[in-house]
Amino acid sequence: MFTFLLICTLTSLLPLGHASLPLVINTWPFKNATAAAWSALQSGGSVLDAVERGCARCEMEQCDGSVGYGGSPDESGETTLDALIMNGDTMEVGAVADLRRIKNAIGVARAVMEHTEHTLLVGESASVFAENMGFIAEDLTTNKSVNIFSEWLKGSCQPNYRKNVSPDPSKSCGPYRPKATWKQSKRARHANIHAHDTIGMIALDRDGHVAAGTSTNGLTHKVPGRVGDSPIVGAGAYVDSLAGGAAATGDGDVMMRFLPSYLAVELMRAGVDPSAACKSAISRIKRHYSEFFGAIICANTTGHYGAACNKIPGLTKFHFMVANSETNTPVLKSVDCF
Ligand code: SD4
Repeated sequence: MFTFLLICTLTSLLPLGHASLPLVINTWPFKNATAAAWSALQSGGSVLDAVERGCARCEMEQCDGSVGYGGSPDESGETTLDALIMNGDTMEVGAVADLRRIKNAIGVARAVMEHTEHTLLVGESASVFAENMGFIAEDLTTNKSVNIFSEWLKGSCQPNYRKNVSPDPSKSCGPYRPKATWKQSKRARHANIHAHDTIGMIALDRDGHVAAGTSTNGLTHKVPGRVGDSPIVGAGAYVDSLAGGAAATGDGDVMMRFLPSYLAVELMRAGVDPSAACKSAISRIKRHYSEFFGAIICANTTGHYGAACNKIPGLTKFHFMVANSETNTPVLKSVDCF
């Protein structure tokens, strides 16, 4: 009886998420991505294979319109992609940003990691690299992205991400020039909560290998050349097989200023449980940007996991997916934002 009570008490003290390895966890209810990653692990693939396949599934399925081709057209109507993959054993990272004409951004990120000594390639040159590595160049435009773009043009280019320029960006399209004088102020964000749901994924196996990755088409109507948090190491994702992994989603322009994934992993290294580590990373951003849109997932080396999000109108609960040896299939989880 005493042993039973002791076990019950200890179990109730466990943080969110039962520990069980291997583990795949990803942002948003992107179930097929979780399933793809889980089956990669089950069939003997590495944690890097799992993360690559999971994110690639979302790229193919254009998850929520915010991953892969045909989503988030920029100010000139083009879709460009950001992605990152990180190996928590070696701390190697491969990333691409502002990638044009290539659908499989996470694949190119892995090629950067495995076939160069670099960490991040950007823009047109990243696309040329990808073509040389055998990736097919294709138009990323779809009817949907053309429609989003033409409606935006018709609506005087609203919303957009310009400030302190003329003509007045809240009323008119560009071309914009800098205003001679302006007041210093934090801009009001126009990001549409429903228009950006990056996939961020962490995979852990039984032997203590950890990897993480991200893939996104960024923000709709972004300024051409804009790079979000997703391909920035420590911001979009971070892993260290000695500590754990984290991956973020949300308003990347704001979030990358705080390296939330790095912060969460460092907290887990110090023994903080994943839910609390995730919360601290969100709190750090909240202190400066109370209204920011964002969430983060965290997992430690024992397979405990957690998530946290900033509570704002339109985001009161954050959904994410988990598969581990206990569930053996992708399971939808959620956390209340705070
Ligand atoms: C970005 N963080 O480019 C990405 C967008 C997004 O959930 O997450 N969304 O800023």
